[in-house]
Amino acid sequence: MLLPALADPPARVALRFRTTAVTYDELARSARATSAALAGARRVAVWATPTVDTCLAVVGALAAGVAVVPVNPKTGERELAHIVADSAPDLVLAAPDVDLPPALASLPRPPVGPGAGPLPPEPDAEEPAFIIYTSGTTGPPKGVLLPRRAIASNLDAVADAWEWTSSDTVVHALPLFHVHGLILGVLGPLRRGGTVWHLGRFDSAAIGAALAGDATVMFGVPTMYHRLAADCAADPTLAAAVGRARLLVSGSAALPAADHARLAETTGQHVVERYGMTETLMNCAIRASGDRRPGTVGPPVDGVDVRLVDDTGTPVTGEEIGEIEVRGPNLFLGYLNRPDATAAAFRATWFRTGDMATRDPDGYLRIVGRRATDLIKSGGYKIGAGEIENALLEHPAVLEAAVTAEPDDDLGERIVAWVVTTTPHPPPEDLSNHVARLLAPHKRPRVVHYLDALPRNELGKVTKRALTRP
Ligand code: MLC
Ligand code: AMP
Repeated sequence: MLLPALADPPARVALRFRTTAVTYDELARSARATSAALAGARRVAVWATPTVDTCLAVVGALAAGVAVVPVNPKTGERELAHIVADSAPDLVLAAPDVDLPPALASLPRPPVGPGAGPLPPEPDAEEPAFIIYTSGTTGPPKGVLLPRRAIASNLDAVADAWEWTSSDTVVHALPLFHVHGLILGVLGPLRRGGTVWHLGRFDSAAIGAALAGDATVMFGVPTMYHRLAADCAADPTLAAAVGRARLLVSGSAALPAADHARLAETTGQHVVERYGMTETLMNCAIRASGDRRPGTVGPPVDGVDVRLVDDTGTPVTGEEIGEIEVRGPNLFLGYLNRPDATAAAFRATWFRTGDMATRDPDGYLRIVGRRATDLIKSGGYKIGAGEIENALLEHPAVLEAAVTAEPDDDLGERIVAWVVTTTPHPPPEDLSNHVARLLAPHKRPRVVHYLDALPRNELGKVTKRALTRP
């Protein structure tokens, strides 16, 4: 069973938000009601605001065996149209006060009443539980089909690594439309029968208050730890509260050594890193009892095979750099409607992550980079340069566009646009807002450079390496 606590609810709070708390008993009743309302559907879009409604919708759909398509409520019109057309949901679930945009408003939105009756039978473990959209280097995002088996096995593997039990309360402020916040951050505590405490939005003071109270574990992306480290350095009371946590876990991007050190110095906490991906869930994790070595993501979690290979697919030896390939029950089923992309992502049974790493003698992995320079990680979000270039080219004043990333202390990487435009140039905010409106605010360029022409090679391809700050 994916969520055993629904069948046998413990007397505990399951979900805690700023102004509401839901017990396991209430969660189980809500799941029965939602699953009845979804009867007969194959896929449901969930308007994934950081609210209790999103968690109730997702748990109900999982109980019903209906695949969830979580939608970022800030998704722009172009991206939303793609997600809805590609995933073809039968229904949509959203909090009662939400006005849905036209692409979703035309779908049936079932009312969810009080729950009664039994839970439906547990769906097959190979059935898709989620379709989560993730960016590639070019084209629109691809829908990753995640089976129940991957979620259950992976949550158990990380629970083992982190000694994670029903007595833990996990506090976080992660978005609920990606695997980090939704699968690890919500289904993780619920599978253990423990508590998730979602803050709605990231705020160091709220994290401190939670850790000074019942919260035992925090999850976050490096940007959040960067902000928390700065705030702890300025506020000893906050630092002391953070120091009480049993475990702080960082993932979705590399945690800079400077932030690790600053947190250790001010709070005594050594943040544990783990390495995951939408397609694979968590591959590696530093164990709670392990050596918390900065710059490493630990050994593979139980049941997951990880190897490093060269360009020909031959495993590298010693401490050489290789591409990370992964095999195990944690893997996705494929990309929705994209057999070509699914085939290209595998070497026989091994999933090719595109991440480059070295291995310490004791098996700890160090991620050293990415194969594709056209993938950007900003604030822990994966963003394809190609999708932003296409969006920029839809702006009436843009004639040519190239997108790169540059290092950013807060976001890890920031998006930089290089454009050739009609004159006079449109202001940078115009281009940035245009991308936010079509795709999503986190995909907007933070810096815009205006050029007379893009540098190109003899074949006419843009040479991004020649794009350097004026
Ligand atoms: C700004 N905003 C705009 C805008 N410019 N809105 C519309 N148009 C524009 N032009 C809004 C934003 O929506 C946001 O609103 C606010 O202004 C600030 O925007 P921001 O600067 O982009 O946000 P910021 O505060 O910098 O966010 C930092 C962050 C966020 C860390 C909170 O990046 C974040 O939540 N990251 C988590 C990503 C994540 O979960 N990744 C996991 C992927 S899974 P508002 O209302 O929001 O303030 C994965 C696998 C694994 O990677 O291993 O985990
Ligand atoms: P996503 O496709 O959004 O799921 O992002 C997955 C990618 O995030 C991985 O392929 C890595 O590049 C990156 N990532 C996740 N965790 C870590 C980590 N701890 N350190 C470095 N990179 C990470």
